Amino acid sequence: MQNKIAILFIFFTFIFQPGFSEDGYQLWLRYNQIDDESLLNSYKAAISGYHLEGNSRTNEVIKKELSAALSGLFGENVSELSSTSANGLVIIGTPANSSFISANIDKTSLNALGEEGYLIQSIKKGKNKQIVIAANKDIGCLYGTFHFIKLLQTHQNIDDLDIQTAPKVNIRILNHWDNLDRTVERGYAGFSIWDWHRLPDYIDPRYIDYARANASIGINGTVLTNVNANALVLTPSYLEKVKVLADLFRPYGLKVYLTARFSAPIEIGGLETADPLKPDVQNWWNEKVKEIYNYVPDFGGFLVKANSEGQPGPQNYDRTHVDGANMLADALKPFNGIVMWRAFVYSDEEPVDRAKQAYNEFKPYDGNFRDNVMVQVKNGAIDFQPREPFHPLFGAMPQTPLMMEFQITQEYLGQATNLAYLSSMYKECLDSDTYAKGKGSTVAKVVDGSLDNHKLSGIAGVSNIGNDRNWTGHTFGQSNWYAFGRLTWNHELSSEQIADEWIRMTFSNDEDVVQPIKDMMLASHEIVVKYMTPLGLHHMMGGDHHYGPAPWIKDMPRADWTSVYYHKADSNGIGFDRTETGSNAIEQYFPEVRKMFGSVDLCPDKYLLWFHHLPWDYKMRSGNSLWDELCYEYYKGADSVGWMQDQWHSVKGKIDQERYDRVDMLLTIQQKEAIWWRNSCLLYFQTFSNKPIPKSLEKPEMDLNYYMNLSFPYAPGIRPRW
Ligand code: GCV
Repeated sequence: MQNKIAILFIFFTFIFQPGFSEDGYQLWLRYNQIDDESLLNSYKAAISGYHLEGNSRTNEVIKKELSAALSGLFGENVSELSSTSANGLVIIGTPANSSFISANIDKTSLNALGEEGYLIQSIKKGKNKQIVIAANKDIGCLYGTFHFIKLLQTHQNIDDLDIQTAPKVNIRILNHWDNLDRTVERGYAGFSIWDWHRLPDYIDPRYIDYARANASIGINGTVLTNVNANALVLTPSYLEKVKVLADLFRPYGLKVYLTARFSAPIEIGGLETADPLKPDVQNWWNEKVKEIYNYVPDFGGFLVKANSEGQPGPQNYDRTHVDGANMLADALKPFNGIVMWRAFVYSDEEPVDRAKQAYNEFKPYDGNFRDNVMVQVKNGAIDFQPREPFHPLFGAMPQTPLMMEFQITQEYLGQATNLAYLSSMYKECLDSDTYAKGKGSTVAKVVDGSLDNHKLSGIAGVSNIGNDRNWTGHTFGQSNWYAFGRLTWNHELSSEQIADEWIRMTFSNDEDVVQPIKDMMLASHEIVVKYMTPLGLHHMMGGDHHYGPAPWIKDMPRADWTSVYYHKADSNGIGFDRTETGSNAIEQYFPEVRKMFGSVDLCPDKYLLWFHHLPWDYKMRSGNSLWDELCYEYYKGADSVGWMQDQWHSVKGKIDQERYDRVDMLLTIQQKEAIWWRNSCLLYFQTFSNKPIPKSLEKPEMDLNYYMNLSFPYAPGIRPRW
């Protein structure tokens, strides 16, 4: 096996040679020769080679990456040198493996950077000027190396470097909703990249490139399997496969985690119950965990969806989420494993507003979980809608480390046909003020543990990766993977900076490319919200597959899966009253936030219909009636896709034709879909408002019946009904 892995390390450098077609496979790790000659010469003058001591597998990776990057970017071989005395050397190491680093780097600064942080510094020694990438551990050196490569890829000045950075969050993790049959729930980029059937013997070189891409943005964990879990992954034949992936990922600092199906003791263990308080069950999990650690000594732990949407859980035995989570936590504790227990729960038997249920259920448990349990909370209280106000649990459970769950895959944001840059959405949530401990108690501070002094902290992202050649289906889906990783490392980065980096590495440093693409990306999330769910509307997508608009959905097995449950349009008006006169969901927020969301005058327009049911002729801040405003928002959104197309057309000829054409075709689809959303929603709501679409706006081409009869039986990403 070790040999196979070694061959793969060599193989990846070939895959990434420039000259291969621009099919998007390289992601942002494109090492094409720098086309600005004077810059290239200045880099060549500054970098004569690199030096790295120690021969851990992570160090091997660093050497391969740096050599591939420098040779590609410089268009000539850049060598590894054995001494540290040459001018222009890039010297990489830790105080433990490099006497040069130990002698030249301030230990206090380095210690402050922890296990994963790093520094990059220019150092002058006599006539020599060198660049040092130093960290306390090899993994920090790898992260630092990727950072250094990025400086070159994005054409930064490297004359006087002084960079120090450490992650703000410990667990920076992808959640794959990948099934063992290779389908991906809510996946729009082909099948799963995990080729379970051919593992453990066949190792797809893509696994290495997956690890490289994640390491390059600081992602340090991956949950391989769907939260709608299959217990089989915990059986020996699958654990052998998991082991191979974990071995491949280890040098890249990427830990493997699995989803635990709560009923596994029955399904694969032959027990009659999965009751968490039964000693046999605890024992079964203890033994199972021991077995897993035999395969994967640094296994990260379990992610669990329990008693949610049909998944089994402790409540099947009249036990609580605490009982379930703590049982697994006890099994994992001796190995330093953790439990990520999801708060995405809502019951069809509960008549209570779905937006309130997770808070009602989990808040009383604050302080009762073991110290290796994190409660994983979606960014909003419903379900990854195009826009949601932040989840009221953030700030409400100070004694429990709460992990953020974002969705990178665009289940509700146009799937893989719409361009929506999601950094703006992630930031909107992270920057929201919970007021839990007064002004400035942002969601980000809850999540990074700084508000309540938690040692454990984490951000998870539901992956958008599949086996499509370009990984994410839409080329711009890559930017969301990238932005997710960058924000997990440092949530203070701006969406603009992240977009800027990504564009330069992915497409070009030409300002005439960077600026229009950046403008388009930064506006894109708002544009999509406008043509799908403006003014705080939510949950109006097609049933099951969630593709396209369907505000008319009313007959589903449960009320809270319908659209009418959420928009509540009637002849009087539209919107979900979540104030005291309605479901009173606002009471779950701290007083300052409650006051803002609860008052029509203070509530931002973007959340208005999330919290208020308002008459059609309600006068908006703009002076328009609510109905007219709704029309203008939908039209603005759909028209703006035309603007996005113009932005894209302006880069024609300045980037490769292959990716240009691909995005261009997808933008054409997005334009059609935006009009489809606009027309369907407005024609449907018009049956309640009985008001005309303002004269200045073109009339929808088809009638409501046409839109209501569209059907998409084979839309991708669907999950089987339970
Ligand atoms: C994995 C939504 C999605 C489901 C998903 C669920 C969850 O309901 O549509 O596909 O299931 O969220 O987050 O558990």
